[in-house]
Amino acid sequence: MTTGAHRVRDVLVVGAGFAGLYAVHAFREAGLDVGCLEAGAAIGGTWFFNRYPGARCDVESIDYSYSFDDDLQNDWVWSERYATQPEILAYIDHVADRFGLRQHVQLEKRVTAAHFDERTSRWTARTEDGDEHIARYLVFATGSLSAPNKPDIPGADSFAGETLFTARWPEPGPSLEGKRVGIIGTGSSAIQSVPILAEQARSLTVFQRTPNYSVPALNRKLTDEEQRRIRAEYPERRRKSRLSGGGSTHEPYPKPAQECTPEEREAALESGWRSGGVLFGKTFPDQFTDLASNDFAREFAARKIREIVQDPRTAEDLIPTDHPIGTKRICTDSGYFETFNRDEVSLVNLRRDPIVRITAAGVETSAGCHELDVLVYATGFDAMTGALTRVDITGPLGDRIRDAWAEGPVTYLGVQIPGFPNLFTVNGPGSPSVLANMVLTAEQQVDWLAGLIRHADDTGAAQVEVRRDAAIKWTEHVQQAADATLFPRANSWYLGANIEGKPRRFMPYVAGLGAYRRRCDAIRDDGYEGFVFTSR
Ligand code: NA7
Repeated sequence: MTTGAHRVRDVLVVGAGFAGLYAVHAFREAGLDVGCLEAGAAIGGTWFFNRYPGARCDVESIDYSYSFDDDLQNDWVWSERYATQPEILAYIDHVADRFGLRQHVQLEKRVTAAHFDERTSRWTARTEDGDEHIARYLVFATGSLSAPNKPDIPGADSFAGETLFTARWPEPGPSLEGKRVGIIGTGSSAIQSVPILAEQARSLTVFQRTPNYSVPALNRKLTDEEQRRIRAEYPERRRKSRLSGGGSTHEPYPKPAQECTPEEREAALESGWRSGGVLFGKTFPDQFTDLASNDFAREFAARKIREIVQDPRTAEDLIPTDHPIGTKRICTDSGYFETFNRDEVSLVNLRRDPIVRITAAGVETSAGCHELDVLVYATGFDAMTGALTRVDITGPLGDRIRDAWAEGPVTYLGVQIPGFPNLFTVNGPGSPSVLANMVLTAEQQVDWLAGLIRHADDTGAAQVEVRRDAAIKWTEHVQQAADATLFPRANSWYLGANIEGKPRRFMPYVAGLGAYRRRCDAIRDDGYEGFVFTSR
């Protein structure tokens, strides 16, 4: 349909990462006219932008991939247990070409504003370059970790050397040979890049405010035999994953840690550590709910750090003490702690020796100036809400999302915000998203939304809007589910605690993908309980 100069689409998807591209595919399969606007110069979302050295997914590649098409699943061969950023990007490119998705995507179209016209029941999205795009439904698939956080450190702009961001790494990457490099932050991005930066640079200074738990990734090539087995077991693996908590087939130790003998506990933890990866955080079934059980894993990980890091003071500085293990996302590494045994690598504990300012020469802490040629910010993201609140989104009554969420995000199922009809989010706050396999969570939410739009069309509804009371109830339920665990004990980005002034509300749904899926299905079977459908 067109009005004047504008084509009116059924659905406009914002973002062409894993979630957005699947949305394009699924909505098109549902017979809808779909367009997609992507801010980046290429498709891929997070995997386009986060191209820092060592960038790799911390979910196994055979799980962190689309499950909607058996042939795709069988044809694509992942070379390693954990895929590198370039391999994931190659996969996304392959999917886009295979399913003819590129024709629907416009690149370098950052959406800066959107408003809803109640008269026509349409959204108009405006892009940075002044374009306007109109659609009946607007779907934000803008990612949970896509709005970079640049801390406001005095003097930051005066640095005379090169400033880099892990979340916006240039291509081709700069040469660090012979350079004195500093990196601020010790989250997953830093922990993956530090061993490689240390190899390239003349010296590396790591500025750490809060230490993180990291488990060896134990990445390796997948053998031909494994590839055959993966293919044979894929359908069952996916079936189980879709109903699981985290979107994988992981099974914890069959007994709670508290019920194990010390020998059993040690063996289970050692086995979890030797398996490598984030699932060490789920070794025991009670690890997220029982502090004493969590302590066993925490102390085990601390011992490992002490065994690896030769300098005792550096080792102690690298051991987290502020949160139960796993309540911030566990990092996975390939030689992170070992890197601190190199002569040219040093750790600055910012709790003891805080940054005073950045100068032309480098980073000045209370103990003196660290002179640098390159300064890398690995300082995280305004997670889960930032990509939405940074867009000026206005509902029919003039409400803005950033105002509506002034005290924390309120959503229904993480897919809709009260006061914003016909606008949906994928992997939004209130959905399992970042606590599960995000490719599977995106597939589930997009499929469910396609059903919701079909239902609206079948019943002649022009507007779909969640009831405010239903959204408030769901948001409270999400918080209560988190409160029953140890998660709120960490100052994590799950809680918004990493951004100054951001209201604290636990954003992801901890009950997991399977429970969430069942809840969504029950709501659908109940005639989409909680939503109001209005005809024009
Ligand atoms: P994270 O995990 O949010 O890490 C950001 C790091 O930056 C973290 O160590 C922060 O310390 C640090 N930071 C942020 N601001 C400052 C200032 N002002 N001074 C010093 N240090 C600062 O982001 P990542 O990109 O590493 O990983 C994000 C997710 O991507 C990860 O969880 C995986 O799921 C994939 P803090 O802890 O706030 O003291």
